[in-house]
Amino acid sequence: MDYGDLYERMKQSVLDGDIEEAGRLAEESLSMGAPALDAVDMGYVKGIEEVGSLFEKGEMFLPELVASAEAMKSALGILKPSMEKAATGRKALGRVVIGTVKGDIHDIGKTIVGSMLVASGFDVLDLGADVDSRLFVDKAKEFDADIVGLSALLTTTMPAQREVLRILEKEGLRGRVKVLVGGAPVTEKWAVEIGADGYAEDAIRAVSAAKRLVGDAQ
Ligand code: B1M
Repeated sequence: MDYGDLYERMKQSVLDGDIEEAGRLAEESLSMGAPALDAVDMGYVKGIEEVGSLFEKGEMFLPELVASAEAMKSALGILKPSMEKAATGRKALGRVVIGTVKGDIHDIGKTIVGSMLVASGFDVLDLGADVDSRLFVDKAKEFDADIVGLSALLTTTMPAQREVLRILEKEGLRGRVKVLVGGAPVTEKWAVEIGADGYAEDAIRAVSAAKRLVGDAQ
């Protein structure tokens, strides 16, 4: 079935910052049987990417950006259970603590990565956004995490990824807790520079990277 028109409307709902329409289309896609991840990737994400470039060019302003993000989040909230459904009944591949680093409130990409990890069979503890570096470490211990996933969307918050690594090292946890980093400005080079164990540029690659880190490479 071709969902092209539906995905186009999803993209437009984000561009328009139309929260109701974005949510309505998410419900519609579920009732039509469209794959939730495709709806996110080919519909809503296309919208938020365009919003980002309009914002960068000064053709869109902060209040509109906020409305677009809210529209995207309302749709994600509806699609998340479907994205995560595939995992039920399987033995967990590993345990992941994930969040967006301190000072950074961008949580859309991190939430998609978390859902994809759940869908792929990981147990995931999502700490949300603007997470204190120390909390990542405390929660990693508490949750007995195999992986700590750190998302950063601002160049100014990327150093917080390094800070978490340093605390893990100080606590003697680097041997057993792997660190996966990502987010739009994050690169492989940065990951190597700070000593992270893995880097992924999108949610699909994040799953492959996480599997590799727990020794379950496909
Ligand atoms: Co902001 N913002 N924003 N923003 N925002 C960016 C990031 C920016 C690039 C926009 C621009 O100028 N073009 C720019 C950053 C510039 C920079 O530092 N390089 C920017 C700015 C400047 C700001 C403010 C400072 C604006 C202001 O106040 N003047 C402010 C900062 C607030 C703060 O955090 N302290 C701000 C605020 C906001 C909103 C609140 C309005 C909203 C966020 C809402 C929310 O998330 N709840 C927002 C949004 C929506 C964006 C853009 C438009 C879209 C981000 C997004 O959700 N993308 C963004 C422009 C852009 O990125 N092109 C922008 C969709 C999402 C699916 O992609 O998050 O990249 P992404 O996630 C991907 C991959 O990166 C990867 O997989 C995901 C799925 O494929 N990934 C991982 C992400 N995390 C990963 C973790 C992993 C692995 C992979 O392992 C653990």
